[in-house]
Amino acid sequence: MAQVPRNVIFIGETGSGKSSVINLIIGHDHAAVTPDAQPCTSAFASYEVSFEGRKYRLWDTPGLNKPSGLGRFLRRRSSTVESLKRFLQERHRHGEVNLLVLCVRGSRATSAMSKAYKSFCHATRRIAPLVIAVTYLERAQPTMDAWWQENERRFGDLGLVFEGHACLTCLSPHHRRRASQEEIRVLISAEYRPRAAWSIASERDYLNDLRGSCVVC
Ligand SMILES: Nc1nc2c(ncn2[C@@H]2O[C@H](COP(=O)(O)OP(=O)(O)OP(=O)(O)O)[C@@H](O)[C@H]2O)c(=O)[nH]1
Ligand SMILES: [Mg+2]
Repeated sequence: MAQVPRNVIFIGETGSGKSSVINLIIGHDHAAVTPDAQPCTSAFASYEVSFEGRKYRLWDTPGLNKPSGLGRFLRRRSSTVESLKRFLQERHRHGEVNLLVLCVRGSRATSAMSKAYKSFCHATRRIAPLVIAVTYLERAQPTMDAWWQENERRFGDLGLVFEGHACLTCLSPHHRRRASQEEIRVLISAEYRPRAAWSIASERDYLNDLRGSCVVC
């Protein structure tokens, strides 16, 4: 019998490294990445990969734009937020939200991340585990994970709670790339302890939660 893939959805700001993390997991450059800070991924796309005898469907999503005072950016921002909401609702309808990964740049784990959390993660935590992937940590010392040890408490104080984390660099070539691949693969393959809410959150509850949590994005 064909194995049902685990659906893993990556969200985060433009340039946070969502597509790069997907390529890191796969081990090849499948998802398009831009070499500059311009928005790159403009449509939802999925990539299938298998490792350690298990199948995954990795969902790449358009970036949530950085805050900007310019009207055209704000318009794009709100339409991205709306389409991501619709996308998550649709995936949930098909039973395809098995894990949500919030991607953030190590140097930019700021209020924008807090907003993404309130907009999408808080509600989604009711139906699936939520984890965080921190990118751009190639220079972290003495280890990439030291970043987490330094910042975990701050997130807790802000009410940002994650079931797991991975501290990464997606740079290629880089001597920390192999360790990063291992780290992110462990993160997406882990068996997370079911929370009571996951089984009881109905579709309508989730849709209402998403609606309610997206007033300000
Ligand atoms: N130095 C460094 N660069 C990275 C890392 N991860 C991603 N990048 C670079 O950051 C830029 C943006 O990466 P993307 O993977 O396209 O980011 P994204 O979140 O998919 O962006 P959008 O598709 O626009 O939402 C690219 O130039 C990547 O090469 C990292 O860990 N370290
Ligand atoms: Mg992208």
